[in-house]
Amino acid sequence: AWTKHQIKPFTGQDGFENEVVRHVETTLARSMFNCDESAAYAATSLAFRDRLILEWNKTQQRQTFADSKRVYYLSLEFLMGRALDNAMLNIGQKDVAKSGLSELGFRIEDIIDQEHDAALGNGGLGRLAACFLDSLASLNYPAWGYGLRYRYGIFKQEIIDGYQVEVPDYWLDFNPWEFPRHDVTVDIQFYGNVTKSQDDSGKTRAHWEGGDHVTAIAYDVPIPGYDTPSTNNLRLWSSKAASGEFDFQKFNSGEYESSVADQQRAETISAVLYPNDNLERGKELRLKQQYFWVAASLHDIVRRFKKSKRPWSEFPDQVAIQLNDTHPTLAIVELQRIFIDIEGLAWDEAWNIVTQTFGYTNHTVLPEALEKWSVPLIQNLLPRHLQIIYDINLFFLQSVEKEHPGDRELLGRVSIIEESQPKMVRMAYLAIVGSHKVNGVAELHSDLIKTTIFKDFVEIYGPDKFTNVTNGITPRRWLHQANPRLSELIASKTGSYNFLKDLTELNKIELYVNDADFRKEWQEIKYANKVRLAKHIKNSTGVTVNPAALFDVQVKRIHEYKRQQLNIFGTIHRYLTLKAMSPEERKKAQPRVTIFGGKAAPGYWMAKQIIHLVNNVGAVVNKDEEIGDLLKVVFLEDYNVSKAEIITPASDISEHISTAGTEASGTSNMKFVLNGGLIVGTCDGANIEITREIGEDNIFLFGNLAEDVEDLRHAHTYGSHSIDPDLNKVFKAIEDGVFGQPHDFLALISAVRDHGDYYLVSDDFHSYIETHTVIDEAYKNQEQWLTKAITAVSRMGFFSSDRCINEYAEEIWNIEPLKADKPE
Ligand code: 26W
Repeated sequence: AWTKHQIKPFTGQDGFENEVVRHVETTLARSMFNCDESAAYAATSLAFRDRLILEWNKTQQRQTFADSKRVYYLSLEFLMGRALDNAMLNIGQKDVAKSGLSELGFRIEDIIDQEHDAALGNGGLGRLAACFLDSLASLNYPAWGYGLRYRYGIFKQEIIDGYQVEVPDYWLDFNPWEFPRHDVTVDIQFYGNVTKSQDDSGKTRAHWEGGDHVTAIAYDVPIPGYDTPSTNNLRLWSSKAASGEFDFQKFNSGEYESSVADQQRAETISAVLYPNDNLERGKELRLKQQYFWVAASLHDIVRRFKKSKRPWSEFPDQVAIQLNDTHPTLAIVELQRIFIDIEGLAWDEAWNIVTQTFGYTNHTVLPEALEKWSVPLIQNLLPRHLQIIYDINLFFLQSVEKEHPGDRELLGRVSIIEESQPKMVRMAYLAIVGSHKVNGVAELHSDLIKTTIFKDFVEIYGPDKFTNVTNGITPRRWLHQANPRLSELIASKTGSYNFLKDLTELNKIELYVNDADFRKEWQEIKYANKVRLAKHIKNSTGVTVNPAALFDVQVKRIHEYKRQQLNIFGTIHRYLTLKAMSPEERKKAQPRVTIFGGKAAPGYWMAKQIIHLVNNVGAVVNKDEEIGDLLKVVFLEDYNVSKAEIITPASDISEHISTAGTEASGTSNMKFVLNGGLIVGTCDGANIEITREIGEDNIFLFGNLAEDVEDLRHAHTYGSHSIDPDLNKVFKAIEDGVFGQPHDFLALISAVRDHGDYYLVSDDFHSYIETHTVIDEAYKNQEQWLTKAITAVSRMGFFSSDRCINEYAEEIWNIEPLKADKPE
């Protein structure tokens, strides 16, 4: 087919081996005699990379030549994981690599395992950006990602004596997937001051002068589409001292150290990913990162537009920019600054272009996650930007005043500047005012932002500016790559691998839900995936688990709103219940392995207590011979993308149990169901839409609804708050020292019992426990369970990130796919 690759494939296994040997001997300058797994990884990557680069160049040329509109996805996080397996799959020819490597004496899995994860993100938001890049390329959309090239990604987590210890993640020792572009640089300015002048026509112009200068260098990463030659670009910026900044004067006069210090200060900007997820801290270096990245990206985009020689009014026909949360909101201000201060456009003309260009995606309603920057901080670091923010606010408030005369309270509520001490810039409001569309990431979430945090803006702009685009996941990585046997089984029934391009084709497998052979094979695949995870658990924790037990998994960032504490309290309740049973009763109990994984932000003390409690409970339960295989509790350290690829296909039940209304969407919920696992969850985020798609019989929902949360919280504070009696038994066991020194865990208990139980753990506890009893019973009927799992998978087509990206393209970006021409 013409969509197939135009670059010559490896000429069979021999061709691949020749390429590997060539790279080992020349590129790596090693001999095949001492080619270890890491060298084999390097050479294999380079061999596939060669193929990628050619398509990448052609794709970029094609897009430039066609002059088509591009979308630029601005994200401070891209949680890419590994690239080699993905490249082999998307290009094809993984089979050739497998047999070639085997002939050279390697197992392909071990070679894939050599790669260090690209972990430039915290959690959901960063992984979503990575899935989007995969879909954009696979659907042939002209698109670039823009981000920061952190020297250190998210920290590595070690568990020592039950506590989280953070270890730096230096990942750049050998990275064949990036290309430094030393010729693509942007000068970035900080601090300094603003002066005004009159130009020839008498107009005043602002000049931002003085201050520090830092250079941004581009590093490009090719993003291959699946079964298409389209290969997009992810451009990551790295900071270094501006030339001239390394002061030779100083250097020669013996101030070597201070001259090196200047250099290091510049390099600090892109040195580390902030490890907070859903918590805003207001640190100056973070603001520097944001401006550095946004300014470099915008100058790059504007430079590219100027080459087309089109009038500025056509900028929004060429460029769509999507803001992944508020982290890149300064891009709005920077583009306005470029237009009025540098290019000399009038304010209104410029602002019109700016607002047509940007779209803003909100990913959270948690108040502590909403970005605010102090006015004095911005004044100092970006003096001209602060002036422009004030002007944007002035014109915005004037327009509000016109439509709602005399409503002073409304003006105060929607002002971009919060009149606090010190004053603060509300970044979400700035993002709304500067964009033409604002979207949430699941239906409930999009409704909630319209009725709560952004209510006044719906009043001002009308409802059409606000929309929903429910999140999705790439089936290439999260089905085919993570679960190749299930993918193969599905292909055998749907007739091809086309479901990887149109996930709604999964519905074809519902026909086979009663097919005995199909069911048997499905069951075997799930079991094999559990055996693989059991081995991983043994290697990493030393705990032996029985793959026949029910695997219950909760892996995600540790956060009170995600309620891992509810899970561990429920697990303790299970343990106490088992302990109280007679041996006869125990024989009827359903064996279970409760698996936790996830990182706590280094400064998030409560989250760290949760990790500690899970580990202590595991230490007691796992060695309790009376309990044996009936319950094991494990905490898997350093949860990341490549571990998710092992864990996700092995779950029977996964937990998505946030307090209703707090989890914007969740995306791992989709991954688990797509891999034949069922969900226990609250009516929150995308769980609701998953239920609608797969049917109520195929999911275990529990707990209070979002609409009742406010009243329940009110009752905790002003009424009586009675703790569920079963939960009180759990608290008593902890306080009695059953799981080690109770001292450490008292804060977890009193948050629920004495401090208002903000996340409604007690309110949902009973319903949670009951639901797990229902799950135990359901699991005992393996045939019925299997039917639920197969049915659920067959109805998951909606949750492909391809569907999601098509919605963005049509409703927000107004861009079209651009395919390669048929070869002659
Ligand atoms: C400023 C600190 C900070 C850092 C990260 C604030 C907020 C964030 C992210 C927006 C948090 C995040 O990752 N949100 C998650 O986004 C996913 C993708 O849309 C959703 O599926 C998750 O529900 C949401 O928590």
